[in-house]
Amino acid sequence: MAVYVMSDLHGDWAHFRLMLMRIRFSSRDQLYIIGDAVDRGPHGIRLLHYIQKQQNMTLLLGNHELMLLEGLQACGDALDADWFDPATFAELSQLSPAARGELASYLSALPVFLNISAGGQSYFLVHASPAPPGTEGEQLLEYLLWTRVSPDDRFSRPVIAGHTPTAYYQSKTPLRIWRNGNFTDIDCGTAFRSVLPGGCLACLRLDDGREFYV
Ligand SMILES: [Mn+2]
Repeated sequence: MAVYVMSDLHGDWAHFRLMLMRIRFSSRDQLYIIGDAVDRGPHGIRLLHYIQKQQNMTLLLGNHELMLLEGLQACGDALDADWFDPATFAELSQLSPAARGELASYLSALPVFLNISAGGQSYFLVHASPAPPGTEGEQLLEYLLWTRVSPDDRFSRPVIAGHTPTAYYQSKTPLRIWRNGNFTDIDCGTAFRSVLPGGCLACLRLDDGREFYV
């Protein structure tokens, strides 16, 4: 049994499936997807439905899941394109109001961070950034879902996040996982591969630190 993390799938169903084959993901393994399965690419809702059905896959809330949830709650039964990413709106339009309601329930129950252990090490998983101790309410959500970690930030325990394509920190092509002290960013920009040279989907196996790319 192995523990894997991915992030920022952004509707990229094809590379997600390719990665599952690459790592030979099995029912005995565990996968954590650290937010932003939806928007930009064409299959975000398909990904959400698939992930929801898997016993051994856990999705954390990303800022794009939060925006989707807010749109669904604001629209009720009458979908309004202004609330959604165009690709996501196209998928949502194919769902019944009841199915959209079930999707909103799923999204509203997603964790915003998780503490897990793998390979004898503990990890703090969060979409964007940990928050300073004592941060609460809207400000806490701002950190967890939106804030870009600075190369100068230091954390007292291992943190794994996505949200910021690693091209922000380093000029490796193709993009590679970025490790800086206790901080690891695994968003290698699969959503931007058409405009960002070297964009790809990364997967990290926590048991031994091995990196996979497709
Ligand atoms: Mn994000």
